[in-house]
Amino acid sequence: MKITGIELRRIAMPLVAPFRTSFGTETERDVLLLRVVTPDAEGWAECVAMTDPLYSPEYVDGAADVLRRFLIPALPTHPDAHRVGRALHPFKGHRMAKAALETAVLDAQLRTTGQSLATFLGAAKDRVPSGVSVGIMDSIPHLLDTVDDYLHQGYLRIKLKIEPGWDLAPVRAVRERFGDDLLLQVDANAAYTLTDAPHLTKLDDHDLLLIEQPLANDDLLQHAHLAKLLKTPICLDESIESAEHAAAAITLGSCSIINVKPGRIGGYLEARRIHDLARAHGVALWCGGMLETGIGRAANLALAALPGFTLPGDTSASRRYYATDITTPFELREGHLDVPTGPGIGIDPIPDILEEVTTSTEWITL
Ligand code: OSB
Ligand code: MG
Repeated sequence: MKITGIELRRIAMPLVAPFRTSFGTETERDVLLLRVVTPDAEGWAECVAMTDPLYSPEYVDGAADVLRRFLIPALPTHPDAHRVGRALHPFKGHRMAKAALETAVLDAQLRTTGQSLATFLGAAKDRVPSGVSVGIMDSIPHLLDTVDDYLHQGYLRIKLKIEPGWDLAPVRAVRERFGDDLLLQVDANAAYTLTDAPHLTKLDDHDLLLIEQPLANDDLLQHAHLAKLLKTPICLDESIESAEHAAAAITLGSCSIINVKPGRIGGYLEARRIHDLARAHGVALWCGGMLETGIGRAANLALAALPGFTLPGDTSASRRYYATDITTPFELREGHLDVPTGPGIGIDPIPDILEEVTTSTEWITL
């Protein structure tokens, strides 16, 4: 496969409602899209980096910079996804940028051969159960109304964002209102330290599926200590940047569940490695999200269909994020999203909508 050029496109996507986490409030998603052009097919991917380096060290401008200066120039002459991974390996970090480039190449490669990403990865089902991530709100009544609305839409699992000062009360209120059968979990986005352990043990009374990333990104050891103090299972998100991180976390006992985000760990090939490793160790997986458009969502659904993904993911319907998605919107049916079946990621941006939200484009000839 010969690549003739790559387009870097920035789009601005207003969110349907502000999304507040312990690290900040998003009102608009600033997304970098990649389009890889070959004589036979085009490949699309979405970089999950956010505007500011608050969730992880990467950020959109930085991802675009490392792509144009280092990663794209290092592409082999006849790349496939595996060769892209090897060619980018010497460059440290920048896994979100690498993931976008590898995924766009993989999409072009699979569209050329007519295989779906789901089949390529080894998907075991044609639809996946959907959970929804609920941001920090200004009040408990507002939170309860929001959760009620999501449950009416059919979401099968609720994840509450928490931070010091917004943890026990919202969890207690949601449990009381919606009952013990509700699949409920929380995500702290690294907002606590090990000294908060006595406070966090109070969450144990609420039968949560898991607590996601309570401590700092690089605190694998502290998470292992915390895991011994909590009954609630620990799930890691930010801490897992690669299969090696997953191996270390599993060996140390830092987590018993992993939130896999392909865009954070360097791509779908690395996600497959984590899948196989976690499965062999009895560690449960679910597929997270980064407020993706339909382009990133389509690829995540293919991964979420693998057999080791045994918990509902943050793969929500398009309308949970955007009034108008750049692809045909993903819709919830009985609490599930269908896994795309077409070649590659199985979906394309709608040209007119894409143009409307585009803030800049840059063409790099290879
Ligand atoms: O920590 O999982 C997270 C969104 C942006 C950045 C980090 C996270 C999230 C979410 C929402 O929780 C996931 C989604 O619905 O896409
Ligand atoms: Mg998270």
